[in-house]
Amino acid sequence: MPKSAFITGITGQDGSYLAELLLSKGYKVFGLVRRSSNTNLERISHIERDITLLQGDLLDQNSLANAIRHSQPDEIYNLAAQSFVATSWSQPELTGQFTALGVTRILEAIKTENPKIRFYQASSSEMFGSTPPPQSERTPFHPRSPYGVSKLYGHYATINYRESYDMFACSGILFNHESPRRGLEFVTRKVSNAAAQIKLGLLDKMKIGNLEAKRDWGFAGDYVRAMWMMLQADQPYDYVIATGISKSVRELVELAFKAVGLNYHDYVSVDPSLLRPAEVDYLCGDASYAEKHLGWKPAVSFE
Ligand code: NAP
Ligand code: G4F
Repeated sequence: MPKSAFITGITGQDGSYLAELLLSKGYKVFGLVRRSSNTNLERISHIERDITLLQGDLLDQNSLANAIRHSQPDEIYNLAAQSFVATSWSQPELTGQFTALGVTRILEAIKTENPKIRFYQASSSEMFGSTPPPQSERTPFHPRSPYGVSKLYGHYATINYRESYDMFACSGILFNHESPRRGLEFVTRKVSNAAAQIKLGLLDKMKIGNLEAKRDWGFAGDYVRAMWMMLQADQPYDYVIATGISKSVRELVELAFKAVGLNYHDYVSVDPSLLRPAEVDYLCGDASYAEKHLGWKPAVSFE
């Protein structure tokens, strides 16, 4: 009997890579999509015929329970969230509703429908916030955005359901991971897209925010593999997933412009309106626990 999995956030960057991975392993894949006046299936159009999409929303408890009842999954991956940190200051309440309380809603639905389902929660290195690197599973949290605060709620909700109801619930504390499918508002795609457009004469200049912030950037395809591995383990744990190498936004910009033969100094300027009310200055993860217990290692480098 093939395993089945239910993915919230299947239309997002990670959801699309995870769905591909699970299909390649013979899973029956179900995905949650929210109602929109415009279909938004660009990232999964190439696998749409192989998966089953179910309507629902993280804001609606009943729709989550119905989707679980319909799909009868062995595993649930909760990837849906308001995931853009900058927007979390302008929409803090909605971010809390999606990204924090959405986790409780799905955990409650699992508890009611079938507490044996294995659960993955998409936690984030943004929860470490101002705590200096290297950050591991033992590092204290100090989030710096409404998004980080909401993710921390979801993280502890996951641990609490594991401890209260003996559920197989894991939290992956993932550091930044990118791909050609990354939303254009995130800095890696904003920069690579602008460098390409400038090279082609379609854009003159690029405005950027904090050039000195440092991130531990990996590849989304490697990181969804870690999500799956967590749910195959004998026991549920929480894991940091990272490359252990950190680069500044300035290094990213320099590399991207150099790749198309341009000097970024001629095209890039700092726009103070893009600076955040509170910044996460320096993230660099220590994923040695995941390497030791899951055998996970990233395959794709920053470059
Ligand atoms: P993403 O591309 O922004 O995708 C977010 C997904 O959530 C989309 O499918 C979106 O659906 C869905 N969604 C948002 N609100 C929803 C709601 N109310 N009900 C149902 N679905 C909703 O994010 P990602 O980069 O793939 O990240 C996946 C998860 O990992 C997120 O939880 C993110 O916070 C977390 N995370 C990401 C990273 C990273 O570096 N990428 C690092 C750590 C943690 P629509 O298509 O309808 O908008
Ligand atoms: O690409 P970013 O917007 O990603 P951020 O804020 O690190 O969040 C991402 O990673 C988290 C994991 O740590 C996830 F949980 C979260 O869902 C998301 O996927 O910004 C990266 C850095 C920041 O320091 C930001 O201030 O780039 C800096 N930055 C400088 N100029 C900019 C810009 N970021 C964006 N998006 N746009 C700019 O113009």
